[in-house]
Amino acid sequence: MDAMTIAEPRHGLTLVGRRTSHFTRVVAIVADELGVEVERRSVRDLASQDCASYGGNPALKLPVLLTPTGAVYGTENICRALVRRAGGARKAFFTEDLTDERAQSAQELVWHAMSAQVQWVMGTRVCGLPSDNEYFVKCRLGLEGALKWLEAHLDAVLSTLPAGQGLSLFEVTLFCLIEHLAFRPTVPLEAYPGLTRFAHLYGERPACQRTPYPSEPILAPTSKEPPTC
Ligand SMILES: N[C@@H](CCC(=O)N[C@@H](CS)C(=O)NCC(=O)O)C(=O)O
Repeated sequence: MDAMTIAEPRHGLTLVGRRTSHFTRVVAIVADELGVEVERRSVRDLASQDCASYGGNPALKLPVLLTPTGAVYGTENICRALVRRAGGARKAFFTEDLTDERAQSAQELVWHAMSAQVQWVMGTRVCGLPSDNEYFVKCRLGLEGALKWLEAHLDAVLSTLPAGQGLSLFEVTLFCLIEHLAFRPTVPLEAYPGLTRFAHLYGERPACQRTPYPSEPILAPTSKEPPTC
């Protein structure tokens, strides 16, 4: 089925994603913080090669936001779409609002780390490829490099954010990343006490409490269970 044949929701907004996904959780938290209601639709099988399984996303990625006027792809785009629908009730700060260059790099590294974890989990856990392959070794090194940099610069970056003036996507994404690294162990988190402290404190927000990663068994690489990410 192609993207154009996906049925649009007749009412409101539908978030196509997975409760186990850090990208999906970013959207769920932003929607909750902004008070924008979204229906949830789950993508069951991440091995599916049919874009209909991913809300019509031709890139076979999630999340996707289905709106009465079409589909929105990409987590940050979806968050921007939610802000527009919230009618400006609450200010939100996205990548383009970060004026400090170190904060811009920090956001880039958070997105990179989220994608690297997807790459690693999809390759080694979902597809059962060997984790000592050079491709995954480099992927992991890049993930660890990003985390080390974020650990070293976190306080300086946070101090550049407009504290208390709105919702910051940097904080939401960093929180979802760190909790997801605990949920789907990929690299040990002990080396990043500043990041884990941040996630612990940020996680007290009601929107974070209402969108937890589900407690489900961690899959063995050879498991025949539906893959997860
Ligand atoms: N650039 C995309 C990345 C989304 C992404 O990587 N999503 C993961 C789920 S956490 C996914 O679709 N994984 C399936 C796959 O990579 O095949 C975004 O910002 O939404």
